[in-house]
Amino acid sequence: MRIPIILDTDPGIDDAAAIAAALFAPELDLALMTTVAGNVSLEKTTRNALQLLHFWEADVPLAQGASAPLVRPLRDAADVHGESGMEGYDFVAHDRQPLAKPAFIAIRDLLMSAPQPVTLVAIGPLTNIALLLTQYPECKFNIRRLVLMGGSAGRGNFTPNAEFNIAIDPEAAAIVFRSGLEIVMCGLDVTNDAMLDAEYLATLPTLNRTGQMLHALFSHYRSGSMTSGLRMHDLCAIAWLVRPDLFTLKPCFVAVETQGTWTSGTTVVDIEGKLGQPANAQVALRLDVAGFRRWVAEVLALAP
Ligand SMILES: [Ca+2]
Repeated sequence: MRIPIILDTDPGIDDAAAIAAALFAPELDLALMTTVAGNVSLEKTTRNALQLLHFWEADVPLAQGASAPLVRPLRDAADVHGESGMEGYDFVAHDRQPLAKPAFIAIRDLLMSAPQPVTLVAIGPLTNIALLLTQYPECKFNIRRLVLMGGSAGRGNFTPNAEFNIAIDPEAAAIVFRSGLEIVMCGLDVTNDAMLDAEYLATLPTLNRTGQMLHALFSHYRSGSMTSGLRMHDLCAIAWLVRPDLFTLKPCFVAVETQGTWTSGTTVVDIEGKLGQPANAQVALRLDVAGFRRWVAEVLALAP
């Protein structure tokens, strides 16, 4: 049976690759997509998400989420993803619209009516998930687990210590990590290794329409390069769902720093149990990179 998932995203170029995998991995059933402000503004992430769903003619509802972090102003990542968030491909016009309700209510409604527990996958800042958990804690019973791309047990990529998705909305991340949900954290410890190499990237234009589109986007993506390889941060969260055997996880206590002058948004990952706190997340610490690359090639070959 396919795994039902809700994907919360801020496309974003590596998000586009993750959405492709969420749609075309035969093991997954993408029931709802929700957008959040992150890589670029909410208006742009929603437009980009709708363009992708239209590109793939996907019959998946989309709800627009939070336009800003819970308490901080938005700082975006247009330097990595381009001004539009998905620079480089000329998407056709369409008339798709988001649902008439905000993301956290759309997620609640789906969870409360789903016949079986649903997996949440978050590949942007955790604002929508925090709103869901604080406004509608009653729906936790039907969340199978939360798989997220975010954080780091080591260094950051937005500040010296903090990873982008967590750093943009640390207060939301702190709520999520304290929620008691089963959490799988795919942070920079694995996503920095999740590189597609130049040789594979060069084959994308001849693979299929999806390969052509992703190749065009990737040529404008600034997490790596087309010649040295590209980091597919968000794709790791989808990969874990389908191929958990590629990852080494360790149960750890994870706290999100919200107060530090220089460390706000840092995930403090207590790998050695020094803080004496119970584990609240399964933290991915190693990735089988060759296996990951083979899986990406397999799943993208299934796309149109
Ligand atoms: Ca993202």
